[in-house]
Amino acid sequence: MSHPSFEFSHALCRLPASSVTDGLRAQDQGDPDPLTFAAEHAAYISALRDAGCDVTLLPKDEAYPDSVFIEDPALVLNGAAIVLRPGAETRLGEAAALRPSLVENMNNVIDLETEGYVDGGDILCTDDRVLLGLSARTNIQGAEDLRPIVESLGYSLDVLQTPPEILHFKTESSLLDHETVLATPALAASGAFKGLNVIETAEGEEAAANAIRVNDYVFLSAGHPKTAEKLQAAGYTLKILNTSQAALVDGGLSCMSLRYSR
Ligand code: CIR
Repeated sequence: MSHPSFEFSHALCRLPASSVTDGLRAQDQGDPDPLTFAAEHAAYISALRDAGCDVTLLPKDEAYPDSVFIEDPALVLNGAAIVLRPGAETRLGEAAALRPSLVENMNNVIDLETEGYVDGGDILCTDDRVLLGLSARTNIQGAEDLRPIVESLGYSLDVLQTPPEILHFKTESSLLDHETVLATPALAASGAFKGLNVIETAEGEEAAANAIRVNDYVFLSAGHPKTAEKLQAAGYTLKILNTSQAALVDGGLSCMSLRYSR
């Protein structure tokens, strides 16, 4: 069985909370500015709509500074939402907070029953495979408890290792088409993408790897001209978006939507 991995009729997003200034980050380069964040987020929503997605925009959730990164508490596979168990203490409650909106918007909602942890940002899906990178946020117990759910939805699960300096597997990789990923040289070198073509981000442009393919477009973060050129040369049509504020709290393009079809 095979499922289209980058064709989406819908997306679910959440407005950035003003408390995003308290968002988690590995290195402090200053707090994001909520107004600038809101403007960049609005442009992102417009781009999703231009790409053909019907976007449902959830209200701010001030209780969770990182709640704009809606991809982490859930995974959508073939129209079914799986409620995950985020691995950062301040984010664990985001799963229960998001659940009612998943019930409202998705065909089917399945709860990951585990004492382990899985963040959606560690999961890259192709048409028939789920690649899951173990990280500081996703552990083996979470991965193994996720396996039967993934398999019941018709996908195989590959459990991989995210190199320790990388927050999330998908911080440094994204799907470009049925058989091609964009990845940083460091993640590509880990051997995670056997059986797939890899386009590497250009030197010094590692942050470009947190991209997304949405229908006919690849969304790419601004400020990565050499990677943009490589992708255009490979035939992709780009939408370049500013993610300066999300980047201050280690977020990027993939984290800010749950994309699905129904
Ligand atoms: C966090 O550390 O959880 C957030 N500040 C950023 C999450 C980004 N999400 C992602 O890469 N999937």
